[in-house]
Amino acid sequence: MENRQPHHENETGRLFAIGDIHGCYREFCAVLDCLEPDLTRDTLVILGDLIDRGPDSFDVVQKARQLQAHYGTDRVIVLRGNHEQMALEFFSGDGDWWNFNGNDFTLSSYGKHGKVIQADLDYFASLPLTYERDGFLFVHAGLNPHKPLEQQDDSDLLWIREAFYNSRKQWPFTIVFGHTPTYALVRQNVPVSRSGWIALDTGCVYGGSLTGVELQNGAMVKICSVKRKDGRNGFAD
Ligand SMILES: [Mn+2]
Repeated sequence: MENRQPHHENETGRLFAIGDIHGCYREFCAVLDCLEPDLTRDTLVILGDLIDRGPDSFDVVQKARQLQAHYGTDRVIVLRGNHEQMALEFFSGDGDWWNFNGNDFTLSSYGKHGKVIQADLDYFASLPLTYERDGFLFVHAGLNPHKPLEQQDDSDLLWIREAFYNSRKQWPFTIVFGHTPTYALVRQNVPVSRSGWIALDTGCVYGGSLTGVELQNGAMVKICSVKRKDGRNGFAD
């Protein structure tokens, strides 16, 4: 991604987003190769749920951290997902939901590299829940339509589903989210754009695809979807 010429004169560069990776490192790299961001000037937003269920959570987290270390956290924005949140709550003694949501794959991925996930907990805790830019609001799960942006609960931003995407509330931005596989919305593993929102979790870890997009003027102007090579099928968050 280094040494590319700027694509246009806009000082702020282009804007990219990638949906729920869930340990799908091969597909993460392939989507980046397809999007070809110039992260010296473009911005990349990763929508959270980097870990759990897929095979290579350690590699995904380290790659995200390396991109941020190299290009800065203002060029590469990693949002916290409910899976990072579950890991945090597990280790702080606030609940064991993480045990029932694919953490075995995550722990073995770290173990394979001789590492422990505890080393990344401060990083997970540092991740923002929302990011706003160019008329887009990025968030892992969505927004509670009954509250203003400033009063959203963390649990809504990380977990909300139907109450958000079935709402007719008009926000002053286009909401870009993951968390709910688009298969649940349209019975297809493709990104979905509706009035007011864009859904990017195309179910990679369930045998769908990992999707990255370039965004402009409230819409997707480039779509890179990489099919999971050997995923198990199924459905969840
Ligand atoms: Mn999620």
